Amino acid sequence: MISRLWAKLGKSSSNAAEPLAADNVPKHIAIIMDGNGRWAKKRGLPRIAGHHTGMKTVKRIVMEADRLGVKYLTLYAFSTENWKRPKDEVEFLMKLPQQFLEIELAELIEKNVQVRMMGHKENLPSFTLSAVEEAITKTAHNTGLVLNFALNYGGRREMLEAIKEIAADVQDGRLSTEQIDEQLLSSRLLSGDIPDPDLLIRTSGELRLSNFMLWQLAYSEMWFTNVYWPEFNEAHLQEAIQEYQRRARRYGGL
Ligand code: V0D
Repeated sequence: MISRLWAKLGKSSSNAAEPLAADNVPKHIAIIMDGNGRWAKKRGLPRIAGHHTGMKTVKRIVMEADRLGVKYLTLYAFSTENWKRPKDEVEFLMKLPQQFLEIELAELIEKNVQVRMMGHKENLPSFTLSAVEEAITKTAHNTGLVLNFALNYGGRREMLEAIKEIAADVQDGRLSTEQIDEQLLSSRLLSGDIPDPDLLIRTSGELRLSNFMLWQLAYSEMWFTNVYWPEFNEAHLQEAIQEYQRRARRYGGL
């Protein structure tokens, strides 16, 4: 038998029986980081306290994903629909990228992480955008984990814009209708140069896509947990990956 590498990663006792296989770690994990407001409410705290603690979780999960050998991590931080939230909350959220990067950028650089953004740049406050763009520039040459923040992102809008761009190319004779295929449309999306997610994780019990990577998630495994994002930890990430690997083994056996 081909040598199977078993990483000894069992941190929680529930993992002990079935260790995480170091091979077949999902190359791209996408996460809908839901439940920050509910977590806060449960504790009698304002919603923004949930967002702040959720930011701490981002750091932990980025480091753990990197340690496990994940190559791409996409985090749904702010959707095009999130603008409908109370003004104060939106204002608080828009300060988080800068806050996060002030604390974490140095370590991300040290860990060879490449920061990216996937979303629509307009409407973002200039201080938010410039903080993110600085991180993108400073990590552009890094070759490790690609940390892709979905910020002001909407899946339908992304597809519409790609389709309009393709239509313009056809109209102006740069492209023929016959050349339009799945690969072409994929390449025109905001995630154009990264592979589709292998695994989608959504926290906090909701079982919906909420306009997240509609095209790219067509064949992805999905893993849902009732755990609120501020309470999501390394063991939960390992559990999701283990389940992904269990499903892969089952299909392999057919
Ligand atoms: C709040 C839970 C990190 C989800 C996590 C503007 C909601 C914490 C970032 C971040 C947010 C974004 C870009 C970047 C670096 C960090 C972030 C937002 C919300 C929305 F380059 N956490 N985080 N951005 N929350």
